[in-house]
Amino acid sequence: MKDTKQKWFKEAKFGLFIHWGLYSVLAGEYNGRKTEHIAEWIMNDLDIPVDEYEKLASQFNPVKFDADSIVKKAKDWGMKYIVFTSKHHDGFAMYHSQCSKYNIVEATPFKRDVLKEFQLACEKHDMRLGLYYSQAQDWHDPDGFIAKKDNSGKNYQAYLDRKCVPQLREILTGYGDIALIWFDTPMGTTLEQSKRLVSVVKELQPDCIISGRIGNGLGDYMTTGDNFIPSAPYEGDWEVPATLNDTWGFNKDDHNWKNPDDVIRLLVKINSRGGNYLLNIGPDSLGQVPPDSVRILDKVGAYVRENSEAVFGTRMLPPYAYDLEWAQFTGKPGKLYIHVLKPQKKELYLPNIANRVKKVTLLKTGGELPFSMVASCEGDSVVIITLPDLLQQRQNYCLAIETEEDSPLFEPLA
Ligand code: JFZ
Repeated sequence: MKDTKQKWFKEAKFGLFIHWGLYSVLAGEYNGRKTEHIAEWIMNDLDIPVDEYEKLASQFNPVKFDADSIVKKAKDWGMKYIVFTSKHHDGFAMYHSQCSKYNIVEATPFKRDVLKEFQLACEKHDMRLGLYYSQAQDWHDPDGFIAKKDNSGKNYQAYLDRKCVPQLREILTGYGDIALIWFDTPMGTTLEQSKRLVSVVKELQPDCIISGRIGNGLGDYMTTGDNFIPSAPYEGDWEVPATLNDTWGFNKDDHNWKNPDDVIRLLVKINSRGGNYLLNIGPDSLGQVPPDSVRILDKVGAYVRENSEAVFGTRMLPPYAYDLEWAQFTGKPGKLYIHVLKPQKKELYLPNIANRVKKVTLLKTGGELPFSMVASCEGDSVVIITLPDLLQQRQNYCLAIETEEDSPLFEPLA
């Protein structure tokens, strides 16, 4: 079982992933060809030669970038941590690296260290900062791995010594407290090599958490796939990284945005199972967050703010807890929260609640709702909550049930 030993991570529940790099200049299209895949992979998917892709740096001038407004937004959305791509698979460093000139300060007209700006904004707004770092794939270094391509003849160890480990040291020493390092796609990394990366991180920042994708089972927590929620309960620490459309990096042609109501459902569903939701934005080549991402997250954030008690610090409910079409449930000792996600009529029926209910309130206002407990014909207890007129036909609100015993308990549904 995975244990980060970090209270903040266990209670965080909601974070912001930021995929931003040179690929945002292409925005999913190169020389009239469009990528069918996630936009940050365009160099690999469209076989763009290194010397061609490198030229993007001279066009990268994100004058609209404002770390402070992004971090402030994340705070408004209720997020507790940010994970920013310090170097993605394309090998381009989004900070002032001393060991590779292929970085935003030295290779672009912008010349600003955006990681430094994120650090300062996070410190100002009391936001934890984590960093994505592609440890195995590096499509720029001749010895870095390239997925889907021939990697024979590469000296991966040489790349580790020359670029990966020195850059890790840079991001862990030059940018304040780093809450976590989000390693990814380990490919051919050996156990020895993974261990070395872990020891570099822990030597420099002992409290820094290591993501599940370090490889060789060494991560401090479990990372799932895009928007993937494991169906079996997982007792340890875990996180779901997720997109709002079908790409991480900016793609001008991807308008397949999720419905904010579905994002709210995903968040509380993940929380009810004990996980964190790491939701992605992909700023464009000017540094602007896509307006659709802001629109969705503003709506999700409003729900989170209004019902923060039912999100933050909640813990995994018993594995047989409800997963209903109209509701999701989260819980804390002595409290059970019903997130009503679809409009309901006069009464809510909650079978199989073993604990005696003391009180039912609308979380947002604290106003009490009438309820009764009856025995079903099978002998289980059923809680019936009567909805006041103003809640009927409404959705996305949360009810809090105070129970007598220490924790909300469910009986397995028949
Ligand atoms: C990886 C990256 O390749 C991608 O560009 C993005 O950064 C994403 C967050 O992580 O893609 C993966 C890697 C592993 C899985 C899914 C996407 N997985 O295990 O399901």
